[in-house]
Amino acid sequence: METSNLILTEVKNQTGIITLNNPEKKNALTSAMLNQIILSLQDLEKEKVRAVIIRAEKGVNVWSAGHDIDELPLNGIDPLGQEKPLERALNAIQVFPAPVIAMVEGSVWGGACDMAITCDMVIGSPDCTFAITPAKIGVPYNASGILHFINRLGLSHAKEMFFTGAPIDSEAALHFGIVNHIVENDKIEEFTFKLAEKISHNSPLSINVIKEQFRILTNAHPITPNAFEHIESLRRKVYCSDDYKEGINSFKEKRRPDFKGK
Ligand code: YXS
Repeated sequence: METSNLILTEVKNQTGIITLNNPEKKNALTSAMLNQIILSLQDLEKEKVRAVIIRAEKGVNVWSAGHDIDELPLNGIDPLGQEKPLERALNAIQVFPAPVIAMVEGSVWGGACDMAITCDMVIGSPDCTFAITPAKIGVPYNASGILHFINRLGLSHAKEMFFTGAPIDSEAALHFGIVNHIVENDKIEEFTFKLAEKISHNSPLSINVIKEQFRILTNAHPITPNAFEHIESLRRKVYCSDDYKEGINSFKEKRRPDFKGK
């Protein structure tokens, strides 16, 4: 097993396994961890694995606490720009030539929730929960991320998750379409590895081209340059706002945010 200090990577029976490994920070998605995930996917592609499982250590109570809030920029830079490690990691999952399966135990927050639903399938334990939190922190989420949720959950469930920012439990996650299956904690590893093994016996070329068509078709939402510029100007106002700074600072100061709408 190859270990960079924030993730563990191994290959078993043509399945790559990436284990998030920063428990001190609740597997918060730091730039360093995200860059290691991207490099690990590149290595696993070279090994021609037939599936990848992204997981945390067995039995964690937090799968990932989401984007590292300490790394959210406060200087008027887009926190979710396409060049950022989180967006590059989400793209790396989408273009990986084999199915990527998120095996989730514990709670999933913010950008990690986007990462889980960007995977091709999610297998959750009964204690898994999912929350998309930009509204709680004052972050203007981006169009590509919102589209991931619309595609996975449909409009009404996606809106409920974004507007409340509240965690949903495994039953709701199954109902909303976030998870494919809920499997008991003591059986989830075997279930997920068997799913990967089932995939590994099929044609990798066929699966690759089917996965790429899923990606192209689900992202096929042409918008005009005006619409794109409108979105970006609205988002800029938010990540340059006092509320955005208040959301981040309130987390760091461990207090409830006091949003003023400006
Ligand atoms: O106080 P110390 O120094 O020990 O550090 C604490 C937490 O501050 C830290 N930590 C984080 N640091 C940076 N970014 C994070 N996302 C983050 N989450 C946690 O880790 C240490 C242990 O956390 P603690 O004491 O709170 O553990 P706990 O078991 O009591 O609670 C676990 C959580 C996950 C429920 C709690 O840490 C939490 O609510 N974390 C924030 C979850 C969240 O809102 N994530 C969204 C991040 S922003 C994001 O993903 C996108 C930009 S967006 O907002 O757009 O979705």
